[in-house]
Amino acid sequence: MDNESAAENEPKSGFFARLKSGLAKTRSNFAGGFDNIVHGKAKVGPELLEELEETLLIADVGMQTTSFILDDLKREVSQNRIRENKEVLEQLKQRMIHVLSQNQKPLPYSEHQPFVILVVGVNGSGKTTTIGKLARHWKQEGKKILLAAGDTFRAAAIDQLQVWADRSGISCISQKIGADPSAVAYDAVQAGLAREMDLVLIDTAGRLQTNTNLMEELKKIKRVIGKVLPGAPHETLLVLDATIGQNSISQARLFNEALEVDGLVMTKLDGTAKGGVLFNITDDLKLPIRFVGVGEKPEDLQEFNPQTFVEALIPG
Ligand SMILES: Nc1nc2c(ncn2[C@@H]2O[C@H](COP(=O)(O)OP(=O)(O)OP(=O)(O)O)[C@@H](O)[C@H]2O)c(=O)[nH]1
Ligand SMILES: [Mg+2]
Repeated sequence: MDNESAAENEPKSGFFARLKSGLAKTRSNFAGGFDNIVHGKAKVGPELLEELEETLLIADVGMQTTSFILDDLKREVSQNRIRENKEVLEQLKQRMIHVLSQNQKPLPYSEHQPFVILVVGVNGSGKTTTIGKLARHWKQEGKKILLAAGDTFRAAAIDQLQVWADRSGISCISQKIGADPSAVAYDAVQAGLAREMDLVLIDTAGRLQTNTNLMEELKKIKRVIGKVLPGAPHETLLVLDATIGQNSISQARLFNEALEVDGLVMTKLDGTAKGGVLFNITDDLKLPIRFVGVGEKPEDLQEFNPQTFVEALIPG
């Protein structure tokens, strides 16, 4: 959901305030470490930069990405080209925005009809609620949406998606518990074509990235979808739980190797002080971050915007 469309529901300031309060834990982590620079308490020099480095590492930005952000800055400072705290802060923000922007590209959902999104991830990462929130938002924008209950493992999973669908007045394709998820996906894409839907969102059961059989099942879903509609799914969206910190990187690597993931959703940023993992993960996987979740309310799932994210994270 872009900033413009979010503004239809609430003022931009409300959108930003939600993000900021959702990032409160990581923000206070940064605030402690950035205090000296923001308030000009310490002189610009190697010590200040070490402090910044430590802060980024504590927030799970990761060694390599932290170096990428700070190396140039260290050089500029050591050569006396930057002397003002304010300038260090500004340069730092620009570099952080740069890291987050490198892999961003728009979700091209108007290029295909229907645009098919397959949502994958480990158990409990937030797949079903992400689908529910996105569907609700896009429906409000006037798009024609179809959901598919591809998590046929548990009856509760089918019901959970159906509740989201009912609440938003959206159709949901489902079969009985235990049905082949590929068959559900097949039906959904076919129905999406027949009913001229704009978007088809397919839910899947959570699974560990190390479970080969279950990863094969996802590959099969992708193949089957591609047979009904060549080129689909147009977006394989991996939903990651931010509270697991650095582990999300190995998780994402394995999902990506098996499925060629197109984009990431990072949920539960409100539950962690280590939200810096977002920098690490996009830098490591070279994948765009599509949406971030900063709470359980529908409005708490926001389209990811690097600049807004950094502004919400760093004081001053
Ligand atoms: N605090 C917080 N909770 C969230 C966020 N996103 C999702 N959740 C919660 O996480 C829990 C799990 O979400 P689901 O959408 O059911 O997760 P799932 O990936 O579909 O889970 P399985 O189907 O069991 O694999 C729910 O209680 C959600 O409300 C978020 O951004 N912040
Ligand atoms: Mg689910």
